[in-house]
Amino acid sequence: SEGAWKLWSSSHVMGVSLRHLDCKEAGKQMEDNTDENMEGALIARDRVGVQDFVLLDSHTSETAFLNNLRKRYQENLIYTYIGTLLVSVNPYKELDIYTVTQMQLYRGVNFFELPPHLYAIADNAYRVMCSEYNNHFILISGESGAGKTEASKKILQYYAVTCPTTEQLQIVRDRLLLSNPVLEAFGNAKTLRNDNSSRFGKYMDIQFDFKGAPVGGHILSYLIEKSRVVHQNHGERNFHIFYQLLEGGDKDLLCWLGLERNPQKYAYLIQGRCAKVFSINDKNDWKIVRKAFSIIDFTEKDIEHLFGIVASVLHLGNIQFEEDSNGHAIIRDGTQIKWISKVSLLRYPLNVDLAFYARDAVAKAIYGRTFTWLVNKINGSLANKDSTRKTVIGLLDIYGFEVLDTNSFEQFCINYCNEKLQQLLIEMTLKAEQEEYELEGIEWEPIPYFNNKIICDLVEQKHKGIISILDEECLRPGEATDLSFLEKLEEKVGDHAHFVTRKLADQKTRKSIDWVDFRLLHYAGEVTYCAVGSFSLPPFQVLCNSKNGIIRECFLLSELDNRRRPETVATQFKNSLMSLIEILMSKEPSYVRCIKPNENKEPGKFDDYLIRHQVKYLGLMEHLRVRRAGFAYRRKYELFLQRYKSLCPATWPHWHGPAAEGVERLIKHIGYKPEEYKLGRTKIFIRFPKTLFATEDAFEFRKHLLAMSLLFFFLPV
Ligand code: AD9
Ligand code: MG
Repeated sequence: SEGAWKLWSSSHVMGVSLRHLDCKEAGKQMEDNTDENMEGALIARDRVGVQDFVLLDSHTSETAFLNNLRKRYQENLIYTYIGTLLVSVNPYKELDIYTVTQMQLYRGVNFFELPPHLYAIADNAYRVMCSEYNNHFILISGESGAGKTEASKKILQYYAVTCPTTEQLQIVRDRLLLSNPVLEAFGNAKTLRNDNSSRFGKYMDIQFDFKGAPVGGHILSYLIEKSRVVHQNHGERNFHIFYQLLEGGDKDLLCWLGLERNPQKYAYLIQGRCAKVFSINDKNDWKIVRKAFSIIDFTEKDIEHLFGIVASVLHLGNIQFEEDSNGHAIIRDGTQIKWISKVSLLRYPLNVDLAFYARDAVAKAIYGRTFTWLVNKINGSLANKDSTRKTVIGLLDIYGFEVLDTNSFEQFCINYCNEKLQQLLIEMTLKAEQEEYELEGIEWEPIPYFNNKIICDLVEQKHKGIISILDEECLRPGEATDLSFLEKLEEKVGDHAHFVTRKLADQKTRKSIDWVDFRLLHYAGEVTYCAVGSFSLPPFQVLCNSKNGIIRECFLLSELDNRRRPETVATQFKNSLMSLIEILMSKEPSYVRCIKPNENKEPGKFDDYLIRHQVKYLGLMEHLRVRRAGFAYRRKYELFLQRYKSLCPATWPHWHGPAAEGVERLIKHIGYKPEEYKLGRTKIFIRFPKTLFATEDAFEFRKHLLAMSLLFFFLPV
């Protein structure tokens, strides 16, 4: 009927086959084949937008992009593709799209056969890994609170549920899953932007055997935000573990550690003035963490030492100094020392200011290194000892780009890291696209895009970059100050296009910048950094001799050797990022770009201004243009033929020759014009979405006719 035709064909104006309409309502309406319900389905379809931005029909304006994203978001469709890249908008509410049934639905199904989902990305990487026996990574990016960590956990769960396993391997699976709550307890905290903000970067390899079963894992962690241990901004908390221990730890444990249950008693926990957070259940999280410890194979001794350290940090924070008659700092009240000395006792002549500074430095160092110890310990338990060849899928969940009121050295590292990953994405997507055209023997016009390499260079270039300048200053102990560092910066990179000097900033913005600030124009926005405290202290000998096993492991005596020139934290970070990029470059990429819909963590609120900004700096429009510049769609000859062969008598029901020839016959029969397509070596490239829509429409219509005729055939006369 005309109604049916209208329904089937217009379903593809939006590039969505009704079979795949990810709107339950539309699906239900389809079940009854009445005109009224078809109208309903059409309206529903109009509401849900296209599931792949490449299929946006008329033009690729930012407004059209945003409209599509908004339409889908309002229907709880948080995922949309740009080709093979997944765009995700944080729903800030629980959706029922992560069930085991959903997981099974996506298992082994071709990418575009089902509505966009993280599971499709995960499954695609997995299937290619199994069939081509190569390594993959999934890069999840976006700003703080956009949903990266949730996405990475959902992907891990997907593998845990859908991959084959044995009873023996169950333990690996559990350890992989439970490494998350432990690392989150020690590495995540409530910030203004996110109640569970990752304050460290994480790259996790999941290792698979030749049968595709997960058999091990390895985690690399990047620069935990140590300053949080001793200072939190208003409305933020310290790392979750402190509150979990106080809330959940049993009486005996707290007594043994000399702790009181009330977080208000601890100077390191009260600066943000929000020890209790409505959305966080510390008591419950504590139980999960405790259980995780036993599954991840921590001994009772490990746990004892670990909580000894957590408690010591809290005691350290409560130490107060006053001046003695020699101008030296003395401790006002010795109670804390009793508890800390379970870990280490420290004697050093310092004035009061330096004593406070040293106290905080020790707390930060202890916590930071304990975190690294924790990661190593988890790695020990995830390690697969058998030497057969394995393939991996790496999940990268790094702290998002952030601009705070005061941005310190840590924000500098976080944003530099995001800058590097953006560069990787640009290089890999453009490179991959270009290579594909080359490989298939197809000509294409490069698309202009903003290459942020210039900003990466500003930060990391040898001898000339900001990190090198910081290193040089660190080599002048006693002489270098935050101020001299800034002067050097102005002298060496002052005229760089992405470094804003004080004078220029004054002219441009007419705002005054503090003397100790410098400003960088990042790809994602402008950030002013405070240079105070860029220099760190060497470790104290006393820690190397601690009674606490973990502390002894973390602070090696060899570090005190004056002849060794220690690497600065910035250089260590730069080097670890360089090797991360190397690791990633050797693998097949998949990308998830997360978008934060509003600043208030509110479900359903789509803040146009905020989202437009993210769409811009995530380079989504450029990505889309690159995807559409040459050819909107490409399919392997075999797959194309398999789907559409029913449209040509020569290829239906079977085509026995080479797939490429079959496709040629097929498209001639359906009347593709020469400018609409190109035939590559292994794939057909279709230039305009509308060409593919028409083919899809014809296919669905034919299928519908076939179904109807079958129905009539079986109907009683
Ligand atoms: V940060 O750079 O670590 O500060 P993320 O990792 O990008 O940030 P996260 O994944 O922690 O953000 O998400 C923030 C919060 O958004 C979560 O705690 C959830 O409450 C909420 N969220 C994110 N993704 C989803 C989702 N798919 N479904 C429901 C979600 N809620
Ligand atoms: Mg996170």
